[in-house]
Amino acid sequence: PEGRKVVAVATVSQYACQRRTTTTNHNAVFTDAFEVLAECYEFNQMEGRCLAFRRAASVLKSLPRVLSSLEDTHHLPCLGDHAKAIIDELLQHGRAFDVQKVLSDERYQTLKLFTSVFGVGPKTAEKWYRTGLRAFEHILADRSIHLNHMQQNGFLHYEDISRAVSKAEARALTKVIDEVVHAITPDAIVALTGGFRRGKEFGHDVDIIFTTLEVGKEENLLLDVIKSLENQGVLLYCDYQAATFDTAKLPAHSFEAMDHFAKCFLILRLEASQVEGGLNSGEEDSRGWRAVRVDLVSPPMNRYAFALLGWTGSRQFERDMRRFARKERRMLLDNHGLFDKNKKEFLAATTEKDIFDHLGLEYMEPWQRNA
Ligand code: 8DG
Ligand code: MN
Ligand code: MN
Repeated sequence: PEGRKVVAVATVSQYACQRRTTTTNHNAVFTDAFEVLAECYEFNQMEGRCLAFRRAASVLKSLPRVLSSLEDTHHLPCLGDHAKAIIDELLQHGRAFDVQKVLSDERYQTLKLFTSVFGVGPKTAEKWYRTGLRAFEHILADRSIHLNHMQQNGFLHYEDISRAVSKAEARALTKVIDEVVHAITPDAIVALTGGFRRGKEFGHDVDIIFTTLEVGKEENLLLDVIKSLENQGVLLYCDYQAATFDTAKLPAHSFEAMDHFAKCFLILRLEASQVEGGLNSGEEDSRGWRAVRVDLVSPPMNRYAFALLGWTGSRQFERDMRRFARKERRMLLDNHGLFDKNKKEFLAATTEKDIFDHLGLEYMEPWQRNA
């Protein structure tokens, strides 16, 4: 209208796939608090509340500056009354009652400790807690507890794999895998994915995706890679999962369902001499090597773009991209493909950009997907 000034208010989308989120988080004070609550709700199997706080944290991570007053939150989506009350308390007192309560709660502390072991999920942790166990010594001394192979290795390598993996270590392991893969098949693609592809400096594991140009050969390639790592003496633990992949199936409705590609969850031995600048370990450590968690996934070439997008994350980014596809476009997206329910057909993609294009989304670089 004439004479009236139009003030542009930058709107923040409710979908993480429409927000550019780098690794710089200006609002860690708030998002750390939200993530504690989300985890507590997860331990209590309250998925709705858990997701609500994960979403709220994700929105704040995308902001270009720190929140300095409650008014700053008025134009933001996904913040409920509880989240706003926590922000208000943190702004006024520097801490929030509900968060302090969770942090000092014995059950939360114990479940947090137990789930930090590779192979121990919330269900197992809860079961151990209910039988009165509170510390690793209790678990390891209890003869009635049967640890599966994964958990045994989780305890065996606990110190190493609970220490963060550096970018230099991730690069060194990518080189190891790249060489192994290319020694088997010259026409292969190998890429570092997960958090490191998003530009993170540290991670809890190293995620690597590879495939061969020949569709159908990717599963044997993964098996050959594992054999080669074993022959080199670097394979400390391997949980191999064969492909259970059905090309006719529609994309999954739920995000949490893992994909059906051939993959493996490994613990590898990394030599200090292979890492530029040395290992990310205590200097008192004179072994000259460390154990690192590595995930390998080997999708068929024609699904590579979808698998790469899915494994690059973040989990919140992927969750929201699927939700956006479903709610805003009547399409189903997962790690295997994209199905258009309007046209009743699968939409092909050779790059991640193709997938964003199909969904009518502006392209987000991997380093902008730290939602
Ligand atoms: P971090 O390791 O630095 O902690 O962070 P991250 O790299 O983002 O997390 P991640 O737990 O390693 O997961 C990386 C991505 O892999 C994440 O977006 C989820 C995705 N992913 C799948 N399928 C599967 C699967 O079957 N197992 C696992 N572990 N992750 C999967 O898309
Ligand atoms: Mn990772
Ligand atoms: Mn991983």
